[in-house]
Amino acid sequence: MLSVGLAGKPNAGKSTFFKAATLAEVEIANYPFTTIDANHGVSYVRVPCPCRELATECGRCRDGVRYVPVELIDVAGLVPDAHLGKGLGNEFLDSLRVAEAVIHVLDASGSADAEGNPVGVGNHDPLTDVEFLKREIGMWLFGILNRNWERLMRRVRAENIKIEPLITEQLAGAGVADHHVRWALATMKSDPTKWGDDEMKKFAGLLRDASKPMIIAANKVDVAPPEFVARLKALDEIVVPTSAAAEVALRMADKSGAIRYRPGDPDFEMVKDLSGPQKAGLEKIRGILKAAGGTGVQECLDRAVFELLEYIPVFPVEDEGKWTDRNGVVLPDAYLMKKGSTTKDLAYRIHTDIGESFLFALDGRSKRRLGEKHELKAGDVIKIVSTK
Ligand SMILES: Nc1nc2c(ncn2[C@@H]2O[C@H](COP(=O)(O)OP(=O)(O)OP(=O)(O)O)[C@@H](O)[C@H]2O)c(=O)[nH]1
Ligand SMILES: [Mg+2]
Repeated sequence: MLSVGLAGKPNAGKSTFFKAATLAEVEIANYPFTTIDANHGVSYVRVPCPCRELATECGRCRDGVRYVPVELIDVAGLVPDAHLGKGLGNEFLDSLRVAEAVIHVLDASGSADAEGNPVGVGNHDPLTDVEFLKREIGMWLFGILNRNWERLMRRVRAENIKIEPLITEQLAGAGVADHHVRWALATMKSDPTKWGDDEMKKFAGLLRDASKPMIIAANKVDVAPPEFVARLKALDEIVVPTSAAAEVALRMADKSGAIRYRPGDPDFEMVKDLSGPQKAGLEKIRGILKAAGGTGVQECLDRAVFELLEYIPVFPVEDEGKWTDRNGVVLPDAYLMKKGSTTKDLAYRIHTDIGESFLFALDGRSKRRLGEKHELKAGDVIKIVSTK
């Protein structure tokens, strides 16, 4: 399953975001380093369900909104100079190694200092928190790279072997892939055996940009001074204003049956008659939704997966007419595939055997035959025909 990490300074709301997105019970508190061991959970990205085009409902979506699982990882808070041992250090970043993208949860309300200590709303400039996470993740990768660097370079010089596989092997545990290494080496345009610390740090920074792209959740918008949010939104990055606290409240109320709210919706419906204070609390949240078009939590996950990482949802079926599997289940699966994936990639994703014995694919809408190089589109319903 595709993994997304949550990182940022202590007290920014990472665990609140995690709870909102997974409904897992985790510790949340207004002081730094509440989380020590990483939380792992299942969250979902939101896609339109193709069953709306059929006469039958699939039973797997909520009124045409399909939620596709992704893993979410909530790690301990990171402070500036964590790589020098500040705060809890940076070793816990190892739990981000499987993350393909990082959501930088930033306290947009300015209510905590750089180390996460509460200082009261508006008393810390959130813009000063933007850059440090990149530096720390870069330094974490630099640390991994540096561990055996001299020995590796001696081998390269003595045995005249290729450097790229050695570096890839060294970084495999950090979730850096061979194409990331190839791209970063090509960008450096210099001989790694002659690199000093500065070049290695630059290289680590490139590897970070390639392997851990980031999106910013400007959190606590419900209390943030509007000018703080406006300045964050003006950054040259993907910035999504969020209220993780509002999303927790809405999802809990939906789960209890008090309201009808689908994660990511711009509004909700009251279902039960609630007490005055409960109703007032929810109406206050409605105000936050109205102002921003949603709590931002679902938008943040969706944009990380679909915009930053460029995944598309694809629906494999065995009956291209009825859009079912062999047991008659309508649209049984939704796969997240990288943009640019082909019908053959989908066949391999279903099973190696199916990939190896691929004949052709059928488009569930046009019923046309598609060759192995045919590029998939978001929302495609596809049957793979193979000899197996
Ligand atoms: N007003 C408001 N408060 C929030 C929001 N999200 C989180 N908080 C509060 O911020 C404080 C810190 O939340 P946590 O989720 O524990 O933060 P964290 O980033 O996981 O903190 P560490 O685990 O210590 O790194 C708590 O008091 C939360 O209730 C939000 O959207 N709005
Ligand atoms: Mg936490």
